[in-house]
Amino acid sequence: MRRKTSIIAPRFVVALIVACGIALIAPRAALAHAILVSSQPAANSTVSGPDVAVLLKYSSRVDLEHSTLTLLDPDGKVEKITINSETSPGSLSAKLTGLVKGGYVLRWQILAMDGHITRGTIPFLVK
Ligand SMILES: [Cu+2]
Repeated sequence: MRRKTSIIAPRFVVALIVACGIALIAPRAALAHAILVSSQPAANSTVSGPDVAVLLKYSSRVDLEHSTLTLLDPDGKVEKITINSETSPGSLSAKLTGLVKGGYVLRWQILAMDGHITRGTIPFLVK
């Protein structure tokens, strides 16, 4: 009996520390990082070409100079997209031009003001 509890106890302590660590870190990370709140085009949506306006909104301010947008076209070609520098804080805008019919993937990578980088992809279809 005694031996059994002494084996379980350290595991329990480790589990408790891990649980506390997650509880302490998780809310902070969620607040600090710039998370994508909404996107235009919306993920998996169908839009009309050939010109498509991009507007990505984040949960906190974004460092535009250290953020990138790339577009993967239906042929698998990757193109760097110029980010509009006059976007309001916490959002990122750009204009995609000359898109043909087919599936695209917009890839974003942003630097939040807390120094953390987040990235994601938005697949969409041009009709
Ligand atoms: Cu962060």
